[in-house]
Amino acid sequence: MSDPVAPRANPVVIATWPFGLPAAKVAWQTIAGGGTALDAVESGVVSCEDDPSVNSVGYGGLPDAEGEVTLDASIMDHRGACGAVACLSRIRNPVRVARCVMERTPHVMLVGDGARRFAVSYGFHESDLLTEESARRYRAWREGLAAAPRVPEAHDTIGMLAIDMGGTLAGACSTSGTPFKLPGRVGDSPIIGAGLFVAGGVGAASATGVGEEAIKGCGSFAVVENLRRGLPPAEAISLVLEEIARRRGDANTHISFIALRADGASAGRSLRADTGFRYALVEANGGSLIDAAGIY
Ligand code: SD4
Repeated sequence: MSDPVAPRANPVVIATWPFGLPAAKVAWQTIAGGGTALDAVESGVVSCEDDPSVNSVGYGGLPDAEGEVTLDASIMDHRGACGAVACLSRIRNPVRVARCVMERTPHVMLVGDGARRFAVSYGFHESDLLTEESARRYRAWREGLAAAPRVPEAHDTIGMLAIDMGGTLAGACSTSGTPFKLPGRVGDSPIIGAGLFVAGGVGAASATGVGEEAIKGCGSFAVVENLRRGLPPAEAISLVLEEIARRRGDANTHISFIALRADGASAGRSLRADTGFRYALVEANGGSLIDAAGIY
């Protein structure tokens, strides 16, 4: 008697924000070519890091308060293997370095100058990550500071979650963090459980928005634990967002999550309806952007 064949989820890629759509399509090509979900999320996120028009990720990301671009990224597979880099400067593809940390070291996260030197030792090239456009915006911010205190601009992470042809889950995320942040500031994106979490056979989640909020509540881990308890993806996220609002005592911040359940069901949700958060979904019959409701 042969063993019953486990039902497999259809392959799918989801990613945060409209700029996640072309990146998710790159990831989809990897999956369609027989690649793993891990290879897919890496390839998709790399394409976003390389795009200078995305000023919140990789090359062309907005710098810190001293004018230096520092990057955070992480990657995780269905077995719980993971790697991350934080406050990494002069290396264009932090998600690749994160995967290298995952596969070539006994550690999970490398930061700052150590991360940069590790990357160089594995053949990554150093380059200036500031584009003319991001330098111009930095100068405008500095000049504005002298005139009047400014609210930081909106900032976005690419978070990407995928299921491959074999039904296996993986996720990755990458960001230049809050624009004009204090030098040394690390957000949620490189912190496993905060900006990204993957549990094989259960689901995956990733955060975008004010990273401090995702860190305080172990946001992505909490979303995945809600999936494990059987909640549908949208409710799994909403419970975590409600908890953030309860802890803060208000909903006056921007934080959003995407979630992908192991069977392929997905959702995106924001704390606030005025965030304008949308997420990209790519599957066999094409790709689209989906409006993610806000709960306040
Ligand atoms: C951070 N969550 O560093 C990232 C930045 C960002 O939408 O997403 N924003 O806090």
